Amino acid sequence: MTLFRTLALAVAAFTLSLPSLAQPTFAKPEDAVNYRQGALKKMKSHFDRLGAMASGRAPFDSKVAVENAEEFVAQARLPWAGFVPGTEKLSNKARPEIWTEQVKFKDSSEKLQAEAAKLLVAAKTNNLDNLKAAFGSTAASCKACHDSFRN
Ligand code: ASC
Repeated sequence: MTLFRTLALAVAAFTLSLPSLAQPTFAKPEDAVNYRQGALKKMKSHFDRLGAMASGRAPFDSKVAVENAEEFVAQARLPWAGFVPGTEKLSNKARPEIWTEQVKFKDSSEKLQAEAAKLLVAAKTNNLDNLKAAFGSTAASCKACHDSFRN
């Protein structure tokens, strides 16, 4: 094996191992379901707070927007680890496609996380139009995943 190939493999192995560093432990399958549902509910709470500002139902406050976007970013990383094998039948909201189309599901989760990161950047600009635009594209990413994977 060439040195280049060895290094490339080492980098790939390290990169691939990163997401697993924070891998949660679930004593039983129900714990994984509670974990993912809890994270999704927290995401919704923070997203709704941003939505209130984006839609004019609440006054725009950049500090509040940034704080909620930060929590949204943090939570958006979490639910996916809870969709473990053995939990397919424990929630009637989770469609079987989550497990039969894992690549697509992972892509959707990564798209959401990318949108969440952009939403935080937008919140930090202290510009309501930027927040509105980023909120809209993040909501579209929520919806795309729900349309394919949630009953
Ligand atoms: C929300 C929310 C979602 C998404 C989705 C977008 O505010 O709670 O799950 O937006 O409805 O269509």
